[in-house]
Amino acid sequence: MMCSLWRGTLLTLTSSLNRRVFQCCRQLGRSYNIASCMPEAVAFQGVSDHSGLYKFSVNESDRFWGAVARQRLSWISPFHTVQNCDFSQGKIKWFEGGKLNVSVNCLDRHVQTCPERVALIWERDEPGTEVKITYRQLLELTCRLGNLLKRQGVRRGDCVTIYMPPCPLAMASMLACARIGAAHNVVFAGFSSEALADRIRDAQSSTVITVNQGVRGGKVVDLKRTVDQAVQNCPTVQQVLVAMRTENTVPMTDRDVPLEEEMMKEDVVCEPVAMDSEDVLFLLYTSGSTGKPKGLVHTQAGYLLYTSLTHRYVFNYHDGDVFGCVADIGWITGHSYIVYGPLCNGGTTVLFESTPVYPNPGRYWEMVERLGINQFYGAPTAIRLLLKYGDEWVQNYNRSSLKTLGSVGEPINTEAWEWYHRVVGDGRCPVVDTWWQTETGGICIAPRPADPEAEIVPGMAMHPFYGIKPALLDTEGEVLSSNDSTGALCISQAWPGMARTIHNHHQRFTETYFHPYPGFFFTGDGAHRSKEGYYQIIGRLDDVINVSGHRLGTAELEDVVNQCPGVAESAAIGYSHDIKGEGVYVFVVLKKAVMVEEDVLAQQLREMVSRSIAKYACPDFIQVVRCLPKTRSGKIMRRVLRKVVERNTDELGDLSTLDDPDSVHEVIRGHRRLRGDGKQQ
Ligand code: 6R9
Repeated sequence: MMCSLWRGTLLTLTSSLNRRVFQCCRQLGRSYNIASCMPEAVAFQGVSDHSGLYKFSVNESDRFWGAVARQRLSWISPFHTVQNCDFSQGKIKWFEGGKLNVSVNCLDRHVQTCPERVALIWERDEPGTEVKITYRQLLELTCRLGNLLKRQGVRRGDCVTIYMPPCPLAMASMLACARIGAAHNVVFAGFSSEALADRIRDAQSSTVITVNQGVRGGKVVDLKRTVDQAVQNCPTVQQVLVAMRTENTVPMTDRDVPLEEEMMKEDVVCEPVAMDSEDVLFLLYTSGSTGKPKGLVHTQAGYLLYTSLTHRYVFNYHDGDVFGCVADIGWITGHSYIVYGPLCNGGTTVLFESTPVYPNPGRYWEMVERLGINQFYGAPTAIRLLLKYGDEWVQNYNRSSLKTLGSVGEPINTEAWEWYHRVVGDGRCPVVDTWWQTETGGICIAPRPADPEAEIVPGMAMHPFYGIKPALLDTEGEVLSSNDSTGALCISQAWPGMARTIHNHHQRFTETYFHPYPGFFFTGDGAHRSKEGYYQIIGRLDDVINVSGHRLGTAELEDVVNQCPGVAESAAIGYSHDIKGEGVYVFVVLKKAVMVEEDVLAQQLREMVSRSIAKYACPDFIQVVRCLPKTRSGKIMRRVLRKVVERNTDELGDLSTLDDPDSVHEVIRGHRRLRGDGKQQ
C-alpha cells in the first residue's frame, strides 16, 4: 500500500519550503483570555491557554465533547453517553440517547433570535445579481419543501438524491430532508448520467430533486436531461422533483413534479422530527482505490457539532461576518462549510454558482468587495490558475473586508500560498491550509486555532484541531514518536465528525480505514511532522488521484477505459500538473489485431470517460503500449509508470522483478514521443 513515491515528493516539498514567520491574532494582543475564546473552557480545570485547551480536548475527550455538545447544540432530549467507539469493529457512536433535529439547530433557533439576519447569499452566475435569503425565509422554504416531500411519500429513513447546482433550493432540500428525518445524497452536478445512476441505485433512492437547467460560466447545462437518462436505469426512482433555475421549459413526464408550483401549495410550518444522534444525516459518495465509489455515511449530532466548532475556530468566524466558501455543495466542503457549519453558528454563508474566471479572472475579488466577504475559503487549483493572470485582477477590487483566507482539497504549493497571502490578503490575513476529507466530516489539521501570534508556515496544515490526535506510522505499523519524521497519517482516537460507515458495506469501511493500522483510523494520506511538530501533508498513499481537488480512483477510471472497444487493459497514473495539481495519464494496451489511430482512440476514450464519470476525469494523455510493465505475478508496476510520467527515468529503482524489462524502454520511448522532452505544455 505504501509507495515510495512520497518520500521523494517530500524532499522536494520541504526543501522548497520558504519558511516565514507569520503573526496572527494580533488583535487579541497579550490580553488573550481563554474564556472569551471558548466559553466552555472556563469549566475545564487547569486550562488557561490554547495548548492547554488542546491537551484537555484529547486527554479528557468525554468531558470536552460533552460540554461543547451541551453548550452548542439544541437538544430535544439530552444524551446519556458522550462516546461509544471501538476502532477494531469500526464502531463509532457519539451522544447516544440524545435527540435533536439538525434543521432546528441550523434555522429555527436563529429565527427566534434574529429572523431577519441574512442566512444565505446566493451569488448567481451573473455578477451583481445576488439574492439574499434571511433565516426566516430559509426556514419557510425548508418547511414547504419538507411538507412536499412528505406529501410525495418520503418517510423518515428514506434517502433522497439531490442533483442540483448551488442554489437556495438545493440547500433547502438538504435541510428539508434533515427536518423530516430523511437522509440526503447530494451528487455533484458535474457528474455524468451513469455516475448519477450508480449513486442513485446504491443509495436506493426513490426520490430525486433536480433543476431544469443549470447555469455556470455563462453556459446552460441540461441537468434534467441528465437525470432523465440516469433514471432510465434506476428502477427504484418513483418521482423527480424539478425546480426551475432558468425560464426554459423541459419535457416533463408523469414521474416529474414541478417543485416550486407544488411547494407553494404547502404550509410554511413543518414539524421537525426528533432524530437520534446516530441516525443518518446524509450519504456522500467519494472515490476510493476500487472501481466503485463509496457512500460515506454521516450522522446527526456529531457531524453538526464538529462542523460548527471547526467553522467557528479555524476561521475565527464571528457573528455578523460573511463567510464565503466557493466550493460546490456536491462535495463535502460544501456540505460542511457552506451549509451545516455556518448555519449551525447562525452565520451568513455565500453560495457561489459561478467559476473563478467568469466573466473574468477578477470574479472572486469583485464578489469579495460587493458582498463584503470576511472569510474566503477556496481551492489551491483556482489560486494557481488566477495567479497566472497577474495581480491586477486582484488589486482592482477592495479586499479590506477579508480577515482569514482558507485553502482546502489538495496541497497548496509555496508559490500559490505566498500569492494568496501577499496579493489577495495584502499580507495581513492569516492563510489557513486546512487538511481534512469526506471521511473526517470537518477540518482536522489547520494552522488555527492556535496560541495568539503563533507562526504560520506556508504550505503546512500544521496543528491538529481540538480532539484530534494524529499519529504517523511507518511501513511496519510502528508509531513514529519523534519529530522530523514521515509516515502514514493516522488518527488515534475518535472524534464526533468522523464518518460512521460506508452505506451497505460496513466491512469495506473497517477494511479500508481500520485494518491497515490496527487501533488507528488510516487517512490514506502520507504526512511529515517537522522538527517543531508541525504537520505537512504529502499526498495520497493509495491509488487515488487528486484532480483539481476532486478525488478520482485509478481503478474507477481503468474500469471505464477497459470497456472501450479494442482496449485489452490499461493503467491510469496521476502526474503533477501546474494548475490541476494532478493530471491523468493513461497507458492503454490494445487487443491483438486491433488497429486504431491514436487520436481516434483518445477521442473515444475521452467521450466514454465523460459519459461514465465526469469531465474532470478525462485523461490528459493517452499512450498506447504493447504491454504494461508487470511483475512476474502479474501486478502492474505503477511505481515504474509514475517515474516515467514524472520524467524521473533515472530513478526507476529495482527492475529485477519485472517480467519483461524491455517493456519499460518502450514505455519511455512512447512517453517521449507523446509529450516531448520539454516541459509540460
Ligand atoms: C475536504 C476534501 C480528501 C483528500 C485528502 C488529501 C487531499 C484535502 C488537503 C489535502 C493536502 C490539504 N487534501 N485537503 N491535501 N493539503 N489541505 O478535500 O475532501 O474530497 O474527500 O478529499 O484531499 O489527499 O485525503 P475529499
